[in-house]
Amino acid sequence: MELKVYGHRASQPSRAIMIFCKANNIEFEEVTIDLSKGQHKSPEYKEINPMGQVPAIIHGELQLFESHAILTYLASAFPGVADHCSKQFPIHAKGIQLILSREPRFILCWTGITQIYAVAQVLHTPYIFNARLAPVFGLPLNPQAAAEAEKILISSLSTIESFWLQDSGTFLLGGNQPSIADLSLVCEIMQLELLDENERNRFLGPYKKVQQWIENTKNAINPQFDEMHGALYQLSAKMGKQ
Ligand SMILES: N[C@@H](CCC(=O)N[C@@H](CS)C(=O)NCC(=O)O)C(=O)O
Repeated sequence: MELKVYGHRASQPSRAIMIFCKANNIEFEEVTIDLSKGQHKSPEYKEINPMGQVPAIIHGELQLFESHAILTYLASAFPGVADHCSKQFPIHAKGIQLILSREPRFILCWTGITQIYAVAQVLHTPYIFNARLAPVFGLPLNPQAAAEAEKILISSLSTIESFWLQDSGTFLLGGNQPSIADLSLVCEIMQLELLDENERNRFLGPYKKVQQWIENTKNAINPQFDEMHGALYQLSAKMGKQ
């Protein structure tokens, strides 16, 4: 059954879906929806995702949007996907509560609820958008909105460092292999590549575990991870020169 992924490589949830497919040998057709040209708001695309956002997929009869729902679906619909991607992690000595909390889909719920998503998002980005990206879309920077968003970004990074990475494992909640939650959240944080190095260090510098976890996730999912981030690195380099 043919799988079509509608997205853009500068969009972090789009990348998460495409990296997941590539890393798990899931064949798909990549359909680029160019946000800078407003293609995501076209009537044709809104037939696929009525929210007018990327990513979305069509798989046979199924049409699905929302990246966390898509990741969860793909992890269960394709038999070759390794268990550690979406199943709960190994049982922890501390008991049932920890067993439940090690479920990657639960971590995705936190990602959706926390504002970190909006903080990194290409078009809704309170921080990156208002502090850096708006001119790319012909809009003015908004320092006040950026300042508000900065607080949320720092608070989210702090929660990842002190709660989600508190265990001794290499990935979220002590996992020793990356799950769909690691992939989704690291793709979010990778949007910080759009900031210059000093500013990126200002955000990530205090969070040593977060930095190590980003490296762990990249290394575990390379070469697919870097391949799919090429467009983001290019955009970052282009913005640095402006
Ligand atoms: N919760 C959605 C968010 C999707 C989203 O906001 N995508 C951005 C790109 S990263 C977008 O299409 N923005 C365009 C817009 O909102 O108008 C998901 O996880 O799929």
